[in-house]
Amino acid sequence: MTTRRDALSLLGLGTLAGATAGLTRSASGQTTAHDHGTPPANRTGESATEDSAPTPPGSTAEVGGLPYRPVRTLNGWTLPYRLRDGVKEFHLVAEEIDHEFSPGSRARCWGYNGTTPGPTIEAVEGDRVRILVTNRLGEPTTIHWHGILLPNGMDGVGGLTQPQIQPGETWAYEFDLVQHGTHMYHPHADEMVQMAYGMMGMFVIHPRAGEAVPVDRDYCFLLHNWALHPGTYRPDPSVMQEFELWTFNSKVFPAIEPLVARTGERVRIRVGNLSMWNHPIHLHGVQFQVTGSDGGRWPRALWRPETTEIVGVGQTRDLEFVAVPGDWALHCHMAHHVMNAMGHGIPNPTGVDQSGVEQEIRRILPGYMAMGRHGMAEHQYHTDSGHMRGPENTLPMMTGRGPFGNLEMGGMFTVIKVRDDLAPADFRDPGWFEHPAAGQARRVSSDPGLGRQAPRR
Ligand SMILES: [Cu+2]
Repeated sequence: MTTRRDALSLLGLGTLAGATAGLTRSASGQTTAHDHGTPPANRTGESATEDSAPTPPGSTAEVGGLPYRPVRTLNGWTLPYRLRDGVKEFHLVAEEIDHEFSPGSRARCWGYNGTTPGPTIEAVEGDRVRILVTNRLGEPTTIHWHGILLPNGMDGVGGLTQPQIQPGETWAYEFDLVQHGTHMYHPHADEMVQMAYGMMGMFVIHPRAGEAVPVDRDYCFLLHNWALHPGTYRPDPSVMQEFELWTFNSKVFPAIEPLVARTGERVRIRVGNLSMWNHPIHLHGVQFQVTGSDGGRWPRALWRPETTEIVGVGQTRDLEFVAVPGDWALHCHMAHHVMNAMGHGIPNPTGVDQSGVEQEIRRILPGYMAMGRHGMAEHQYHTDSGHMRGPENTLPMMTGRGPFGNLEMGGMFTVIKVRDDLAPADFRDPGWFEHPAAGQARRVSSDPGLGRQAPRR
């Protein structure tokens, strides 16, 4: 007997919505209550409480009472701390959460203090930190401080350097920060599952002596991937390659915040990768300098100009540039990583005239729509207009609108919006760029025969 999926697998892009519609399973539970360390409503990136953050000697970047330029965690937040006897004390709570990747796609995930990724920990080289970790999961966990130099017993590798933190327990990690740079934290216990569910965060350590080349805006985000199969509500941790969602800080386009800067400002983007793929991060409009990693900000002789930088799994990279006006795309250059849920293993319909079989398939699958003969861009038109409804809790493969039409993007894509007239700490979305009259590509012909006038000799 021919099943629905068999019939669909014979066909092209029209299967994208229909095939996955048959796969619905699972259901979302209720939201986990959390009463400690929840993210503040105002996510300014400010981390210091009143009694904290003494200015270190030699600081050249004092900002708003802080001895450093605070990072802005894209779609995220910075964990507040308490200063106790000269130690900066943070508290992370590992727990199940209800997470939204973008309106129309939610899932039961695991994170810290109510979010995935967990809040960014931000401190200064020379600080002593104490990080309390409470386990509200149903299984043991630990936290490994990735790339951070510390005593072996603070390294957080379950079974190797400590017993696992059992459900309900709170453990303390305490160490001196003897370096600076862009670092990460994640579990080192049932790692495949706990990371697949979103348990990770960034740990930024600012140099004690300030920075010889100060930055005006300092962004950070983590790269991750999720096997949230169409119609489901919990990521599948068994998947190794065929992921559905590719995220900056656990958000997909168009839910990823734009990065904002004023013309001429020096911008740093700190990118960490705790996903299962390497990601070539590409920025339009400038040559950025790769200036650092979890090895700290590199000596200037090691900085190198690029427009795409591969951030490998387990690596961090700092990208710096002087902002030029415009709306500049910032995205992973893996073409599938700037798409949302697509299903996998479908036949290629490009060039195939499906009109003859469309009627036949409709007898099995009412509403079936043959697509893809001339490429896949019509997918966004059909999903946006409501002609094609996908499975529940599933984002269209491509989406988003710009000032000139459909963006046909998803996943690891956002925009850096640079304007001449922004206040220094203004991170609000300034809307779309207004192009100067002579500065835009223009249509010069609508005659498809035009190209024939220049044959190859
Ligand atoms: Cu990628």
